[in-house]
Amino acid sequence: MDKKEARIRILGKIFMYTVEFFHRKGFVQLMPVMLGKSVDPLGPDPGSSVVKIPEIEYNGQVLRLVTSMILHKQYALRTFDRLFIMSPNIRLERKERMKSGRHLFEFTQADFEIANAKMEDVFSIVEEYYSGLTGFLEKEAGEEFKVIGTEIFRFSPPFKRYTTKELKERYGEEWERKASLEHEQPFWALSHKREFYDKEDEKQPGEYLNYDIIYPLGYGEGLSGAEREHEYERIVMRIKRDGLDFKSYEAYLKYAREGFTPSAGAGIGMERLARFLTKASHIKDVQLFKRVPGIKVEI
Ligand code: ASN
Repeated sequence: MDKKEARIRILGKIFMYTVEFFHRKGFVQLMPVMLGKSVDPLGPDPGSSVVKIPEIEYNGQVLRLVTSMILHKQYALRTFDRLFIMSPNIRLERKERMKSGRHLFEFTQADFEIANAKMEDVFSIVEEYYSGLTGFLEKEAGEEFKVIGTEIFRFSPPFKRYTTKELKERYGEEWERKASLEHEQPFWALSHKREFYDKEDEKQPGEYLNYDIIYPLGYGEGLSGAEREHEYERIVMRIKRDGLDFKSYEAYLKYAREGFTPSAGAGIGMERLARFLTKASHIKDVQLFKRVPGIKVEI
């Protein structure tokens, strides 16, 4: 086994841990969809550089390649209270993103959602997820880590929490990279101005009930999530404010009008987690079929 093979095997083991973890915590696993009528707009978000969301026409409908299943998760809460999906996402990022070391135009996230949950509920489940991962990998992937020559990272939650405002004050606009380099444990970055489905704090407009996990040592963002806007009027107001085309959200808004359950959730990038744990300089090193922005695919 060489290093490349070891990294790919470790990603598979992380996937296995993730599926088991969510089942054990009482989540229902749903299968992913790859096409949707309404999909995540991925913006406005300063972190997103998606050039377009591809559409196809099939059976008299316009279907879009799934950028994330966030809108499907809200729909799924009509049936299930705790759910997760190992969800492949397509995000056609600008080619400059090839240099970031952490962008892929196809990747998989473990995307979960919990009815009637608040941020704190997500923090505790996510921290439990990370703390159990080390022991699992010691048992399941000791050989692979030996080949790479890397100790298995010990997560020690609770992770520190900062608002993006605090991070900007301390590190400037490039806070993510700088703060990541200065930390030895992951930390939570709270309150990002981004997509319409992340809940705005009604008591403090301009603040958002959302969060990212930032991996330390320069590896950067690895999870993002939020409490959700679930009320029709607020969703419409946010879509308007973002200048999005209502036609793309007709299907979603139909169900929003019937009322969504309040919820919170997040998505954990599987390849980013494997990259961080295996100390790969570029995320492509955990993929056999490389999907790097700006680079032609082999097969
Ligand atoms: N999965 C993310 C969330 O739950 C959304 C995303 O991937 N853009 O908030």
